[in-house]
Amino acid sequence: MLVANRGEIAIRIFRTLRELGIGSVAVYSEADRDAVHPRAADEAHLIGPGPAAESYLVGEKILAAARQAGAEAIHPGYGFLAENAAFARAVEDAGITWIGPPSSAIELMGSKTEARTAMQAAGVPIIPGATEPVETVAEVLRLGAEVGYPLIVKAAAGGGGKGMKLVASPDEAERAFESAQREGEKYFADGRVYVERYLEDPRHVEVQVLADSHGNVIHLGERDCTIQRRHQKLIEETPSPAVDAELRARIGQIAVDAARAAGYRSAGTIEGLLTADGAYYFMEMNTRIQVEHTVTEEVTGIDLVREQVLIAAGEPLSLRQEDVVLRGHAIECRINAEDVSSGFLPAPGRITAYREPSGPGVRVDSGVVAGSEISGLYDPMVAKLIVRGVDREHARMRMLRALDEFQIGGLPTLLGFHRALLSHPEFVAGGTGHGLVESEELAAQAAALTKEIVADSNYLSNGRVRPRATAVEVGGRRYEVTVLEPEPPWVELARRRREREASGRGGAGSDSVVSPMQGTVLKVDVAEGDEVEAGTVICVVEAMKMENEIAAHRGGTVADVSVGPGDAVSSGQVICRVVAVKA
Ligand code: MV4
Repeated sequence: MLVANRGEIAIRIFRTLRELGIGSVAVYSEADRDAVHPRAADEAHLIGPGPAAESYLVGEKILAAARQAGAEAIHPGYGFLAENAAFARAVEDAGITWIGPPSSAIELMGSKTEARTAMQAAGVPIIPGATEPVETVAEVLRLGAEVGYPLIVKAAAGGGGKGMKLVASPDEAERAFESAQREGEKYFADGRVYVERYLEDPRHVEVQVLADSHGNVIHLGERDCTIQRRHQKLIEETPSPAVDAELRARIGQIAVDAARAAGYRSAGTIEGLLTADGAYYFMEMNTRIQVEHTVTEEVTGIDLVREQVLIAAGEPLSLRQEDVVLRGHAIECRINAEDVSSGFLPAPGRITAYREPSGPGVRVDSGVVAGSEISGLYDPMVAKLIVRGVDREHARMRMLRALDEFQIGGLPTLLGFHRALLSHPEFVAGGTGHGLVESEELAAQAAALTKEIVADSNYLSNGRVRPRATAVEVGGRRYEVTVLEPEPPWVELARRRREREASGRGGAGSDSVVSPMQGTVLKVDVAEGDEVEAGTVICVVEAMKMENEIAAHRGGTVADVSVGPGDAVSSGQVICRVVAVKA
C-alpha cells in the first residue's frame, strides 16, 4: 500500500500496515529526502522533479510511483489529495484500491450547499439558512428577514472556516457577501456562497463514523474541538464536556443518518455545532481520516486506520454499535512549531534537541527526530501529544505532566501555550473558551511557561556530562560549584582510543586487566605487588544488580591498580596490570 502523505500521519499508517502484514510504500519530495517517513516504510519513491511544495498534490506523480512500486492500494492520509474526488476516481480507474470513501461521497460533501440539501432531505438537522448558493445581496437580506440576524456568509466550496463572513445587521450584508465571494474565488476557485443563521458561542462537536460495504454504519462517539485559533484546531478531546450519554446517542444517530444518506463507506466525521440549549446541527462532513482521530482510538481501543483498510478490502465492520465501549477521557494537543509571541506565526527551522514524553497513558504521534528540519513548505506540526486518563481531570493533569516532559529545542513550539491553556480555569471548567486562545492573558502565561531548551549536545550526542569546578556569585556571595556540562563528542572518541590502546588489542602479550562491562567496583581483592595466578579474583564489579568477579587473565605481579571500591568503571576500562614474572 502506498501512502500519499508525509510526516506523522504517513508513519502512523505504516505502523498499522505492519501490524496487518501489508507491505508499505512511502513517497517523498526533494525537501523530505532526510525526513523520517521515507525510512519508516518498506520502500520509498522520490516524487519529482517539480516544486517540493506541490509534490504530494500531484496525483499523476503519485499514481506513477504506485505503478512503479506495484502498489495495490493508496491511502491518502489527511490534507493533500485526501478529499480530491477526481484523484479518488483516477486511483480506482487505475485498478488501485482507494482507502477512503466513494468519490461520489467526497464530491457531495465538497459542495457545502449540495451537502446541506442532501442532509435536509435525509432528516438531518442543518443550520437554518440557504441550501442553494445565494446570488444577490437581496437574497441575503431576504434570508436575514426569514431566519434573523446575525447571519454568516460561507463559501459553497469552502469548509474549515475559510471564506466565512459575519453579517451582524442588514447594512453589513453587501460587504460580507462580496468579501466571501472574493475569498471563495481566491481559495477554492469558486465564488459561490451561501448563508446560514449565525449561532452564538457554539461548541464544535464532531462524530466519528465507520461504514462498511455491507450497509453497516456505526458511530464511535464525539470529539470536542471547540478550542481553535482562526479555524485551526489546537486541542481536541473526547468525550465532550458538554455531551452526556443521552445526547451522545442522539448526535450519534444524526451522524449515522448523515453517513447513510451520503452513501458513505470508510471512516468519516460529521462536524456539527452544539448550542448551549442542546441543539445539534450538521455543519459539514470530513471524508477522510482526521488529525484528531487518535483521541477516539484511545477511548474505544479501535484502530481507525485498520478499520479503513479492512473496509476497503470488503470486510464487514469488526464490531456492532452495541459493542462500542467508551472508556475514560482522551485529550490531544497539537505541538506546532509556531511562535505564540508573534501571533502564532509558523516558525520553521531545525530541531536541535528532542525528547518525547512517555509513561502511563501517553501517546506521541510524530514524524521527527533530533536534527529534523521543520520545512516552511508544509504544515508546521511537529507532533501530536495524546493522553488518556480515567476522567477529564485525570487526563488534564496527565497532559500537563507530559507537556512538561516534552523537550523540543531549536525552534519555538506550542508546548508552553498548551501548558497555559490546560491550566486556565476556563479549560478546567470545560467552557467554550471563546476569545481565550487569542487573549493577551494566555499569551503572557504561555511565555512564562515556555522553557528554553538549550540546543546542547546532551540530546544530540551521547548524553554524557563531565564536571567542571567554577565559581559563581549569587547576590554578591561567592559559591564554589561544580557544573555538569555536556561532554564534547571528541572526548568519547579519545577515551575509546585510549582504552583500545590500554587493553592492548592488536598487541600481543598485553598485561592489562580490563572490565568487561560498565558498572561499579564493589571491592578490590588485590594490592600492588601481590603475586597472582591466572583466575585469581582481582575485583568485583556490580552491573545491573549482579556481582561480577573480574579475574587475572594470567599469572604475575599486580601493578598500577587504578580503581577502588565505589568507583564507576566503563566497559573496556583498565583495572590494573598483571606483569609476568620473569623466568
Ligand atoms: C459557524 C459558527 C456560527 N454559526 N457557523 C465553521 C468552521 C469551523 N472552523 C468554525 N465554524 C463556525 N461556523 C454558524 N452558522 C461558528 C463557527 C466557529 C466556531 C464554532 C465552534 C467552535 C469554535 C468556533 C470558532 C470559530 C468559528
